[in-house]
Amino acid sequence: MTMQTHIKTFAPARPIWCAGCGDFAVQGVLEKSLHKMGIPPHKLMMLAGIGCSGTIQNNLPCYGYHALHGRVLPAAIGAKLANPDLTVIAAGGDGDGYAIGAGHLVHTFRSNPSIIYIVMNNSNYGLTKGQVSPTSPTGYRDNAESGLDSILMGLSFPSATFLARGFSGNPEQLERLMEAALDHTESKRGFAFLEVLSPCVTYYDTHREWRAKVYNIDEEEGYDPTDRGMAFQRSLKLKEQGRIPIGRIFKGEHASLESLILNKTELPPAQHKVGRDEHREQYEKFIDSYMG
Ligand SMILES: Cc1ncc(C[n+]2csc(CCOP(=O)(O)OP(=O)(O)O)c2C)c(N)n1
Ligand code: SF4
Ligand SMILES: [Mg+2]
Repeated sequence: MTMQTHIKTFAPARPIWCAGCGDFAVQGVLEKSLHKMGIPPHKLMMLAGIGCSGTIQNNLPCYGYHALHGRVLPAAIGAKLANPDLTVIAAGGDGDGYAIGAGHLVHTFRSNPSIIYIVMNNSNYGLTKGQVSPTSPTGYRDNAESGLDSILMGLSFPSATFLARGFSGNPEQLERLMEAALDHTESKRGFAFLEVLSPCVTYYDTHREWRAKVYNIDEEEGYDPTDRGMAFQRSLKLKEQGRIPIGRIFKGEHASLESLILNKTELPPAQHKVGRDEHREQYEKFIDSYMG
């Protein structure tokens, strides 16, 4: 690929977010981490759901795919299995991932593919003007239900291997979490789930509230992220106290999906040899069959 085609193919768009949207911080941190980890555009596939957050894949120099609403995870798993050499990052919002797409999240925790999933949680449907989402608190726009906690949900899966929560207002920590997520998937250890509290300044500005509520568990003395029981207990306790834990909440070990289903006899499609020379014999037989 020449430098010119390279630039044209991977030319990113300008973000369309409102000034002050938390998603800018997510993109900035992601770009920095990809650069630091040395992941080039042609090795990166970003897929995103529908929502303001879902436009992130347009803004990065990489292969991109805009999935149907709620369907980003199956598409991302398909991409990873088709070409395991790619770094595959799925991204989207709390509506996309926890409402219409919740079933896929459950099964991705179960199957543990080596992909990253970044959920930009702003506790509302930003793109469609602020409707209630699964993480909206009781009372927001007369919401009668209580909010979903994706980390607590993830902790209930024995196959979960990476659970973290960041905050767009703490980019230093978010960068460490992003790099840890990339390291997790690059070393083929499975599904890296990273929720980012990313306020929607236009329809539901939670920035000040979240700044006051976040609790950095990475700095807690004696906290052991490999201890599932401790992770569960601390997350629940903090929730009861009105706090939101951020940091590397859980680290586990479990075989990755691709290590279980891809083997040497069944190559992933991207590694199939499709050149004319490999198939010359078949090709000649095929032509002969026509020539009688
Ligand atoms: C099948 C389908 N249902 C509904 C919609 C309308 N819709 C578009 S984005 C969205 C929710 C966006 O919320 P979220 O995923 O939290 O993203 P945000 O905009 O907050 O980043 C909805 C319901 C749609 N595009 N497709
Ligand atoms: S509407 Fe909200 S989520 Fe969407 S770009 Fe604006 S601030 Fe961000
Ligand atoms: Mg949202």
